Amino acid sequence: MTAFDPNAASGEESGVFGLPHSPHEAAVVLVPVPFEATVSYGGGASEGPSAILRASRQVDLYDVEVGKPYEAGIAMLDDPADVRAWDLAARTAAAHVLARGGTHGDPALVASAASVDAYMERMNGWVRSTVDLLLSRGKIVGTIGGDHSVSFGAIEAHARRHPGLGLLHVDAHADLREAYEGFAWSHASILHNVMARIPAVSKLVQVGIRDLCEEEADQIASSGGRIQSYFDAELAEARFGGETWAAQVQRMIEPLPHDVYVTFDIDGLDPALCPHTGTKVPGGLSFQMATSLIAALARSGRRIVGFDLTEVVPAKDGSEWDENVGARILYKLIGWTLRSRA
Ligand SMILES: [Mn+2]
Repeated sequence: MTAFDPNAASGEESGVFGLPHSPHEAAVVLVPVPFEATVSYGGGASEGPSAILRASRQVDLYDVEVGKPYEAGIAMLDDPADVRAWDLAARTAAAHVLARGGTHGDPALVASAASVDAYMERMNGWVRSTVDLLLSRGKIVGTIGGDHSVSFGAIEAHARRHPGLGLLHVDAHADLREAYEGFAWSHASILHNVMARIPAVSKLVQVGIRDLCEEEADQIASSGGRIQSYFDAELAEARFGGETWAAQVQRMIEPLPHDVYVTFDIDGLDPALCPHTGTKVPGGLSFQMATSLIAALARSGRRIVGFDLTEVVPAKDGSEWDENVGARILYKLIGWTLRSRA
Protein backbone atom coordinates (compact mmCIF):
# COMPACT_ATOMS: atom_id res chain seq x y z
CA MET A 1 0.00 0.00 0.00
CA THR A 2 2.67 2.51 1.00
CA ALA A 3 4.66 1.86 -2.19
CA PHE A 4 1.66 2.54 -4.46
CA ASP A 5 2.28 5.35 -6.97
CA PRO A 6 -1.00 6.74 -8.41
CA ASN A 7 0.86 8.39 -11.29
CA ALA A 8 2.63 5.26 -12.57
CA ALA A 9 1.37 2.88 -15.24
CA SER A 10 -0.35 -0.15 -13.73
CA GLY A 11 0.87 -3.71 -14.02
CA GLU A 12 -1.09 -6.54 -15.64
CA GLU A 13 -1.62 -8.34 -12.36
CA SER A 14 -2.78 -5.27 -10.45
CA GLY A 15 -6.36 -4.91 -9.25
CA VAL A 16 -9.20 -2.90 -10.73
CA PHE A 17 -8.01 0.57 -11.86
CA GLY A 18 -4.47 -0.71 -11.22
CA LEU A 19 -5.02 -0.44 -7.48
CA PRO A 20 -3.43 -2.60 -4.78
CA HIS A 21 -6.43 -2.84 -2.40
CA SER A 22 -7.90 -6.09 -1.16
CA PRO A 23 -11.71 -6.22 -0.74
CA HIS A 24 -11.06 -6.09 3.00
CA GLU A 25 -9.14 -2.78 2.71
CA ALA A 26 -11.37 -1.15 0.09
CA ALA A 27 -14.33 1.12 0.84
CA VAL A 28 -15.79 0.25 -2.58
CA VAL A 29 -16.12 -3.39 -3.61
CA LEU A 30 -17.16 -4.41 -7.12
CA VAL A 31 -19.01 -7.71 -7.62
CA PRO A 32 -18.51 -9.27 -11.07
CA VAL A 33 -21.50 -11.29 -12.33
CA PRO A 34 -20.55 -13.00 -15.63
CA PHE A 35 -24.10 -14.06 -16.51
CA GLU A 36 -26.11 -13.58 -19.71
CA ALA A 37 -28.45 -16.55 -19.93
CA THR A 38 -31.43 -14.79 -21.53
CA VAL A 39 -29.60 -12.51 -23.93
CA SER A 40 -31.94 -12.36 -26.88
CA TYR A 41 -29.82 -10.74 -29.57
CA GLY A 42 -26.04 -10.18 -29.43
CA GLY A 43 -24.10 -12.08 -26.74
CA GLY A 44 -20.87 -11.43 -24.86
CA ALA A 45 -22.09 -9.56 -21.75
CA SER A 46 -20.70 -12.31 -19.51
CA GLU A 47 -17.22 -11.14 -20.61
CA GLY A 48 -18.06 -7.60 -19.42
CA PRO A 49 -16.54 -7.78 -15.91
CA SER A 50 -13.17 -9.20 -17.02
CA ALA A 51 -12.98 -6.74 -19.95
CA ILE A 52 -13.81 -3.78 -17.69
CA LEU A 53 -11.17 -4.98 -15.20
CA ARG A 54 -8.51 -4.99 -17.97
CA ALA A 55 -9.59 -1.62 -19.40
CA SER A 56 -9.84 -0.03 -15.93
CA ARG A 57 -6.05 -0.19 -15.56
CA GLN A 58 -5.80 2.51 -18.28
CA VAL A 59 -8.07 4.99 -16.46
CA ASP A 60 -6.20 7.88 -14.85
CA LEU A 61 -6.79 7.87 -11.13
CA TYR A 62 -7.05 11.62 -10.73
CA ASP A 63 -10.45 12.83 -11.89
CA VAL A 64 -11.07 16.50 -12.65
CA GLU A 65 -14.59 16.36 -11.19
CA VAL A 66 -14.36 13.98 -8.26
CA GLY A 67 -10.69 14.19 -7.32
CA LYS A 68 -9.18 11.03 -5.90
CA PRO A 69 -11.83 8.35 -5.42
CA TYR A 70 -9.09 5.68 -5.38
CA GLU A 71 -7.90 6.91 -2.00
CA ALA A 72 -10.93 5.28 -0.37
CA GLY A 73 -9.80 1.93 -1.78
CA ILE A 74 -11.49 0.11 -4.67
CA ALA A 75 -11.38 -3.66 -5.22
CA MET A 76 -13.14 -6.19 -7.44
CA LEU A 77 -13.98 -9.69 -6.23
CA ASP A 78 -12.58 -12.63 -8.19
CA ASP A 79 -14.59 -13.95 -11.12
CA PRO A 80 -17.15 -16.33 -9.50
CA ALA A 81 -16.77 -19.83 -10.97
CA ASP A 82 -20.22 -20.94 -9.74
CA VAL A 83 -21.97 -18.11 -11.54
CA ARG A 84 -20.07 -18.91 -14.74
CA ALA A 85 -21.13 -22.56 -14.51
CA TRP A 86 -24.81 -21.61 -13.97
CA ASP A 87 -24.60 -19.20 -16.89
CA LEU A 88 -23.31 -21.90 -19.25
CA ALA A 89 -25.93 -24.42 -18.12
CA ALA A 90 -28.73 -21.87 -18.37
CA ARG A 91 -27.59 -20.70 -21.79
CA THR A 92 -27.70 -24.25 -23.15
CA ALA A 93 -31.29 -24.61 -21.92
CA ALA A 94 -32.23 -21.12 -23.13
CA ALA A 95 -30.90 -21.73 -26.64
CA HIS A 96 -33.72 -24.20 -27.39
CA VAL A 97 -36.34 -21.65 -26.36
CA LEU A 98 -34.69 -18.68 -28.06
CA ALA A 99 -34.34 -20.62 -31.33
CA ARG A 100 -38.16 -20.89 -31.39
CA GLY A 101 -38.75 -17.32 -30.16
CA GLY A 102 -40.54 -18.47 -27.00
CA THR A 103 -42.14 -21.63 -25.59
CA HIS A 104 -45.44 -21.51 -27.55
CA GLY A 105 -46.85 -23.83 -24.86
CA ASP A 106 -44.66 -26.73 -26.06
CA PRO A 107 -44.07 -28.85 -22.90
CA ALA A 108 -40.39 -29.53 -23.69
CA LEU A 109 -39.71 -25.82 -24.24
CA VAL A 110 -41.72 -24.87 -21.15
CA ALA A 111 -39.49 -27.25 -19.16
CA SER A 112 -36.35 -25.68 -20.67
CA ALA A 113 -37.58 -22.18 -19.80
CA ALA A 114 -38.34 -23.33 -16.24
CA SER A 115 -34.82 -24.66 -15.88
CA VAL A 116 -33.43 -21.33 -17.13
CA ASP A 117 -35.52 -19.49 -14.54
CA ALA A 118 -34.25 -21.86 -11.84
CA TYR A 119 -30.63 -21.02 -12.71
CA MET A 120 -31.52 -17.33 -12.73
CA GLU A 121 -33.00 -17.62 -9.26
CA ARG A 122 -29.74 -19.20 -8.08
CA MET A 123 -27.82 -16.32 -9.65
CA ASN A 124 -30.22 -13.80 -8.04
CA GLY A 125 -29.67 -15.46 -4.66
CA TRP A 126 -25.90 -15.42 -5.08
CA VAL A 127 -25.86 -11.72 -6.00
CA ARG A 128 -28.25 -10.81 -3.18
CA SER A 129 -26.27 -12.67 -0.50
CA THR A 130 -22.87 -11.50 -1.79
CA VAL A 131 -23.98 -7.85 -1.90
CA ASP A 132 -25.75 -8.19 1.45
CA LEU A 133 -22.62 -9.55 3.13
CA LEU A 134 -20.51 -6.68 1.76
CA LEU A 135 -23.10 -4.10 2.85
CA SER A 136 -23.09 -5.63 6.35
CA ARG A 137 -19.34 -4.95 6.43
CA GLY A 138 -19.96 -1.29 5.61
CA LYS A 139 -18.82 -1.49 1.99
CA ILE A 140 -20.14 0.53 -0.93
CA VAL A 141 -21.06 -2.10 -3.53
CA GLY A 142 -21.11 -1.88 -7.32
CA THR A 143 -22.38 -4.88 -9.28
CA ILE A 144 -20.88 -5.47 -12.74
CA GLY A 145 -22.79 -7.49 -15.35
CA GLY A 146 -23.39 -9.52 -17.25
CA ASP A 147 -26.75 -8.75 -18.77
CA HIS A 148 -29.24 -6.53 -16.97
CA SER A 149 -30.82 -9.46 -15.09
CA VAL A 150 -27.90 -9.36 -12.62
CA SER A 151 -29.26 -6.15 -11.07
CA PHE A 152 -32.22 -7.79 -9.29
CA GLY A 153 -30.36 -9.33 -6.36
CA ALA A 154 -28.23 -6.21 -5.92
CA ILE A 155 -31.27 -3.90 -5.83
CA GLU A 156 -33.03 -6.28 -3.41
CA ALA A 157 -30.06 -6.23 -1.01
CA HIS A 158 -29.88 -2.42 -1.09
CA ALA A 159 -33.66 -1.95 -0.75
CA ARG A 160 -33.70 -4.07 2.42
CA ARG A 161 -31.33 -1.61 4.05
CA HIS A 162 -32.90 1.51 2.58
CA PRO A 163 -36.71 1.24 2.63
CA GLY A 164 -38.23 3.79 0.25
CA LEU A 165 -35.21 3.50 -2.04
CA GLY A 166 -35.35 5.32 -5.37
CA LEU A 167 -33.89 3.95 -8.60
CA LEU A 168 -32.25 6.02 -11.30
CA HIS A 169 -32.27 3.81 -14.39
CA VAL A 170 -30.28 4.71 -17.51
CA ASP A 171 -31.20 2.45 -20.43
CA ALA A 172 -32.42 2.39 -24.04
CA HIS A 173 -35.08 -0.10 -22.88
CA ALA A 174 -37.79 0.18 -20.23
CA ASP A 175 -37.21 -3.49 -19.19
CA LEU A 176 -40.78 -3.60 -17.84
CA ARG A 177 -42.03 -6.68 -19.72
CA GLU A 178 -43.81 -9.15 -17.47
CA ALA A 179 -41.75 -11.95 -19.01
CA TYR A 180 -39.88 -12.19 -22.27
CA GLU A 181 -39.49 -15.10 -24.68
CA GLY A 182 -40.80 -17.43 -21.97
CA PHE A 183 -38.41 -16.39 -19.19
CA ALA A 184 -39.78 -14.81 -16.00
CA TRP A 185 -36.31 -13.51 -15.12
CA SER A 186 -35.34 -12.16 -18.54
CA HIS A 187 -33.04 -9.14 -18.78
CA ALA A 188 -36.03 -7.48 -20.52
CA SER A 189 -38.13 -7.96 -17.36
CA ILE A 190 -35.66 -6.77 -14.75
CA LEU A 191 -37.41 -3.54 -13.78
CA HIS A 192 -40.83 -5.20 -13.93
CA ASN A 193 -39.58 -7.80 -11.44
CA VAL A 194 -38.03 -5.13 -9.24
CA MET A 195 -41.23 -3.06 -9.12
CA ALA A 196 -43.51 -6.10 -8.66
CA ARG A 197 -41.40 -7.98 -6.09
CA ILE A 198 -39.52 -5.31 -4.12
CA PRO A 199 -42.12 -3.01 -2.54
CA ALA A 200 -39.36 -1.18 -0.62
CA VAL A 201 -38.49 0.54 -3.93
CA SER A 202 -40.62 3.68 -3.86
CA LYS A 203 -39.73 5.26 -7.17
CA LEU A 204 -38.24 4.36 -10.54
CA VAL A 205 -36.95 7.16 -12.77
CA GLN A 206 -36.00 5.96 -16.26
CA VAL A 207 -33.75 8.02 -18.55
CA GLY A 208 -32.85 7.52 -22.20
CA ILE A 209 -35.69 5.08 -22.97
CA ARG A 210 -36.26 4.69 -26.71
CA ASP A 211 -37.49 1.12 -27.14
CA LEU A 212 -40.77 0.27 -25.53
CA CYS A 213 -43.72 -2.05 -26.11
CA GLU A 214 -47.38 -1.28 -25.43
CA GLU A 215 -47.47 -3.50 -22.33
CA GLU A 216 -44.61 -1.45 -20.87
CA ALA A 217 -46.30 1.86 -21.68
CA ASP A 218 -49.40 0.56 -19.84
CA GLN A 219 -47.28 -0.40 -16.82
CA ILE A 220 -45.82 3.09 -16.64
CA ALA A 221 -49.23 4.73 -17.07
CA SER A 222 -50.88 2.55 -14.40
CA SER A 223 -48.04 2.86 -11.85
CA GLY A 224 -49.61 5.90 -10.17
CA GLY A 225 -46.38 7.86 -10.59
CA ARG A 226 -44.17 5.15 -9.03
CA ILE A 227 -42.54 4.78 -12.45
CA GLN A 228 -41.52 7.97 -14.26
CA SER A 229 -40.00 7.50 -17.68
CA TYR A 230 -38.20 10.25 -19.54
CA PHE A 231 -38.19 9.18 -23.16
CA ASP A 232 -35.14 9.93 -25.27
CA ALA A 233 -37.22 11.32 -28.15
CA GLU A 234 -39.19 13.71 -25.92
CA LEU A 235 -36.05 14.94 -24.17
CA ALA A 236 -34.29 15.50 -27.51
CA GLU A 237 -37.29 17.35 -28.94
CA ALA A 238 -37.41 19.65 -25.91
CA ARG A 239 -33.67 20.34 -26.25
CA PHE A 240 -34.09 21.15 -29.94
CA GLY A 241 -36.72 23.65 -28.76
CA GLY A 242 -34.24 25.25 -26.35
CA GLU A 243 -34.53 23.39 -23.02
CA THR A 244 -31.08 22.71 -21.60
CA TRP A 245 -29.82 19.30 -20.47
CA ALA A 246 -29.10 20.87 -17.08
CA ALA A 247 -32.79 21.77 -16.74
CA GLN A 248 -33.83 18.31 -17.87
CA VAL A 249 -31.50 16.70 -15.35
CA GLN A 250 -33.11 18.71 -12.53
CA ARG A 251 -36.54 17.69 -13.78
CA MET A 252 -35.54 13.99 -13.76
CA ILE A 253 -33.85 14.02 -10.37
CA GLU A 254 -36.62 15.95 -8.63
CA PRO A 255 -38.99 12.96 -8.08
CA LEU A 256 -36.25 10.83 -6.47
CA PRO A 257 -36.10 10.33 -2.69
CA HIS A 258 -32.98 10.89 -0.56
CA ASP A 259 -31.48 7.41 -1.03
CA VAL A 260 -30.93 6.43 -4.64
CA TYR A 261 -29.50 3.35 -6.35
CA VAL A 262 -28.23 3.82 -9.92
CA THR A 263 -28.82 0.97 -12.37
CA PHE A 264 -26.85 1.78 -15.50
CA ASP A 265 -27.33 -0.25 -18.68
CA ILE A 266 -24.54 0.86 -21.03
CA ASP A 267 -26.97 0.78 -24.00
CA GLY A 268 -28.59 3.92 -22.55
CA LEU A 269 -25.60 5.70 -24.10
CA ASP A 270 -25.25 6.54 -27.76
CA PRO A 271 -24.36 3.21 -29.47
CA ALA A 272 -21.16 4.84 -30.76
CA LEU A 273 -20.00 4.43 -27.14
CA CYS A 274 -21.07 0.79 -26.85
CA PRO A 275 -21.02 -0.64 -30.40
CA HIS A 276 -20.89 -4.28 -29.25
CA THR A 277 -23.64 -4.25 -26.63
CA GLY A 278 -26.43 -6.73 -27.34
CA THR A 279 -29.45 -4.58 -28.13
CA LYS A 280 -28.38 -1.20 -29.50
CA VAL A 281 -30.85 1.54 -30.34
CA PRO A 282 -29.93 4.82 -32.08
CA GLY A 283 -30.09 7.97 -29.98
CA GLY A 284 -29.18 7.97 -26.32
CA LEU A 285 -26.95 9.90 -23.97
CA SER A 286 -23.46 11.17 -24.68
CA PHE A 287 -20.80 10.28 -22.12
CA GLN A 288 -20.90 13.81 -20.67
CA MET A 289 -24.69 13.86 -20.48
CA ALA A 290 -24.56 10.65 -18.46
CA THR A 291 -21.81 11.78 -16.12
CA SER A 292 -23.46 15.17 -15.57
CA LEU A 293 -26.69 13.36 -14.64
CA ILE A 294 -24.85 11.30 -12.01
CA ALA A 295 -23.00 14.40 -10.82
CA ALA A 296 -26.24 16.35 -10.44
CA LEU A 297 -27.76 13.51 -8.44
CA ALA A 298 -24.85 13.63 -5.98
CA ARG A 299 -24.77 17.44 -5.88
CA SER A 300 -28.51 17.59 -5.14
CA GLY A 301 -27.78 16.31 -1.63
CA ARG A 302 -29.17 12.86 -2.34
CA ARG A 303 -27.16 9.83 -1.29
CA ILE A 304 -26.12 7.26 -3.89
CA VAL A 305 -26.29 4.04 -1.88
CA GLY A 306 -25.07 1.67 -4.58
CA PHE A 307 -25.01 1.04 -8.30
CA ASP A 308 -24.64 -1.47 -11.08
CA LEU A 309 -23.25 -1.35 -14.61
CA THR A 310 -24.52 -3.90 -17.12
CA GLU A 311 -24.50 -5.00 -20.78
CA VAL A 312 -20.91 -3.94 -21.53
CA VAL A 313 -19.70 -6.29 -24.29
CA PRO A 314 -16.07 -6.28 -25.43
CA ALA A 315 -15.32 -6.48 -29.16
CA LYS A 316 -13.81 -9.81 -30.20
CA ASP A 317 -10.95 -8.05 -32.02
CA GLY A 318 -9.43 -6.70 -28.80
CA SER A 319 -10.04 -3.06 -29.74
CA GLU A 320 -11.16 -2.35 -26.14
CA TRP A 321 -13.57 0.51 -26.84
CA ASP A 322 -16.79 -0.65 -25.15
CA GLU A 323 -14.96 -1.67 -21.98
CA ASN A 324 -12.88 1.51 -21.99
CA VAL A 325 -16.13 3.55 -21.93
CA GLY A 326 -17.55 1.15 -19.33
CA ALA A 327 -14.52 1.49 -17.06
CA ARG A 328 -14.76 5.28 -17.25
CA ILE A 329 -18.48 5.33 -16.47
CA LEU A 330 -17.66 2.99 -13.58
CA TYR A 331 -14.98 5.33 -12.18
CA LYS A 332 -17.43 8.26 -12.33
CA LEU A 333 -20.12 6.17 -10.60
CA ILE A 334 -17.65 5.29 -7.85
CA GLY A 335 -16.42 8.88 -7.51
CA TRP A 336 -19.88 10.44 -7.30
CA THR A 337 -21.13 7.72 -4.97
CA LEU A 338 -18.28 8.49 -2.56
CA ARG A 339 -18.90 12.22 -2.92
CA SER A 340 -22.61 11.84 -2.20
CA ARG A 341 -21.79 10.18 1.12
CA ALA A 342 -18.94 12.46 2.21
MN1 LIG B 1 -31.02 -2.05 -22.34
